[in-house]
Amino acid sequence: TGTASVGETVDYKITGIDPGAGIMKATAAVIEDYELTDWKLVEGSGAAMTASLQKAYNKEEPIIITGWTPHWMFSKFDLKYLEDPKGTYGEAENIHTIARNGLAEDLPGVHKVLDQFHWTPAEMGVVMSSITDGTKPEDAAAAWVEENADKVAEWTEGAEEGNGEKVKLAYVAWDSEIASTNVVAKVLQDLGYKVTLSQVEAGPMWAGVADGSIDAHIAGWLPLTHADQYKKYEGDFDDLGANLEGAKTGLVVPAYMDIDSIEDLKE
Ligand code: PBE
Repeated sequence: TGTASVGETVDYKITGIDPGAGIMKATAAVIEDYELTDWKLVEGSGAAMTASLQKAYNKEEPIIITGWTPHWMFSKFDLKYLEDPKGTYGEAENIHTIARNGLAEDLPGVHKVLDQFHWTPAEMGVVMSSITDGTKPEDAAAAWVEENADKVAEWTEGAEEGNGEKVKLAYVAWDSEIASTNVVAKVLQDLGYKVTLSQVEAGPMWAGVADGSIDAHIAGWLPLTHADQYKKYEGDFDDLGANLEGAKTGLVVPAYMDIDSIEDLKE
């Protein structure tokens, strides 16, 4: 007694991101499953969330965010995931490449590169950190592509070159996807394709690939985070499999906070 509960210190707020993100739906389920009745999940964006985190961190104030890996925030700040004993955020996630039906026939070279695109959280981390440090996404991607010619050669192996054919990729402004999408766009451009990136919300990203107005996205978090969209459009897209293994989502707090589990939010 006399000591404020965690809830009181953060005004019972979980700092979220864009409402279309899968992690927002999972967090709403967490609030239910753990009976966090006094708590609210605040909508925002990835950028607003990291700005709030930076601000709290500088003052060593408490904050609870919706977080995910890979993300540069874990190299910039000392953070921890809150344990999730009920498993509401699921097991480890993979990020899948999702192409429209018919792309393999229409643009086999593009399809091949997308199919062969595969990298690690550490590799994505290099691009993400560079962008966070102020480099423009397309410049950070170009530098990475230049420095990793061997890796890129694995992705382009056997792929037909383009001759200015148009390719439309969609992505959501999550730091992880800004990095990956710019890298793939650069690789396709270097191969001779004319790539357009459209920044959209998660719903339109999946819908666009399903209705064929978008050629592909490389931002399918599965099996849990985008399970709804996967089910909704199943059959209307071509799942090219994981491009990155070992992703994760959850509630994240600075290491200086004296809590370890989502259960601790109930007190
Ligand atoms: N994320 C990052 C996304 C997928 C990529 C975890 C914020 C989400 O839908 O929640």
